[in-house]
Amino acid sequence: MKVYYSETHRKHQPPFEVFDGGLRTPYMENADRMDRILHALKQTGWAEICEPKDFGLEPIHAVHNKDYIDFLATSWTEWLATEASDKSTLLPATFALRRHPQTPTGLLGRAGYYMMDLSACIVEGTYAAALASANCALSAAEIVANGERSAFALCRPPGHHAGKDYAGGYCFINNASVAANWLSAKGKVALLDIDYHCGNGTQDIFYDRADVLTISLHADPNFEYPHFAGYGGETGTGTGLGFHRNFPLEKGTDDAHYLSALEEALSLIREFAPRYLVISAGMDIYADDPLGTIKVTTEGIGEIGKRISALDLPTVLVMEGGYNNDALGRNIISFLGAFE
Ligand code: SP5
Ligand code: ZN
Repeated sequence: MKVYYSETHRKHQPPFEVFDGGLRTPYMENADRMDRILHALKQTGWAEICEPKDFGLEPIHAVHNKDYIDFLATSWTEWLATEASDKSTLLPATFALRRHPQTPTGLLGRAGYYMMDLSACIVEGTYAAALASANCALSAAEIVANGERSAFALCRPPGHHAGKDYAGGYCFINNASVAANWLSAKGKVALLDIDYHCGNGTQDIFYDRADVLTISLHADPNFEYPHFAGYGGETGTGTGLGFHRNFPLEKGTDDAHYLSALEEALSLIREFAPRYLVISAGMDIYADDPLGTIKVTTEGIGEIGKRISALDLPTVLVMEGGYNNDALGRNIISFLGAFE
């Protein structure tokens, strides 16, 4: 299997994130995650690590607003020119509720407008890393469009919390959505998100579209981040009505319960009969994930892979979350092994 990966992610190294309650904590979404996965992939006989191709900005602008991408491109330089006392990372303290149409011109106003939380910290290399990450997803999409059965985009930073015009939850550019939108020019696409957290950005991006079916299985937003999206009643709008589905799961969900929700999601995909499948493959559903509360085992992750693979669709696999670094390598191998 071709694995698209770029070393550029190392330039994105935020010094901390802020947890609920205001606790500054080391950045969970760290470069070591990639090293663990690469190490495990190199021990298999089947993973072929490839450099992504540069697709330019057009497929990114097709999903994200240009003013938002411009903000990602310029905000670090602007931040260095401010009078802030700690410039280690750009992070606003005031966030837009977006009940008013105004986008402020000042940097902190724009940061609060384009960021949804205190975990999408911008540093010097964030924009370059986010572009390289999106190029990994696009490269995997292209090889699958050219007839490969599946390909893995080893994306860092992840993408599924990033919406048309905002960053959040370690995400800046929505890699899986950029790939799905690129593929949608060739035929219907289903995008299935198995990350522990609701893929709110993906939900927003395709909410009014009927040509891309989006489905997310995740911890119930009543108790878990991102709190404001991912409820069962959110099913799309306008022509997109009926083409988004959420499966909120309770704390402690085990393999059997997860797999039964997954089967429901897979039957919706079969019914939709897409030409391509994109998977937002977060590994934070794992039982011992530091950010998770659901209890899927490494074997369960393998079974999830097998059931998805049994759809027998050309499939783009896109890395999202997963923070138990010790288990990340074996969990990814367990999952990807089903597509080999
Ligand atoms: C891509 C992805 O998985 N992003 C997840 C971002 C989650 N950020 C909010 C984390 C809330 C932390 N709650 C603390 C639990 C510590 N046990
Ligand atoms: Zn997650």
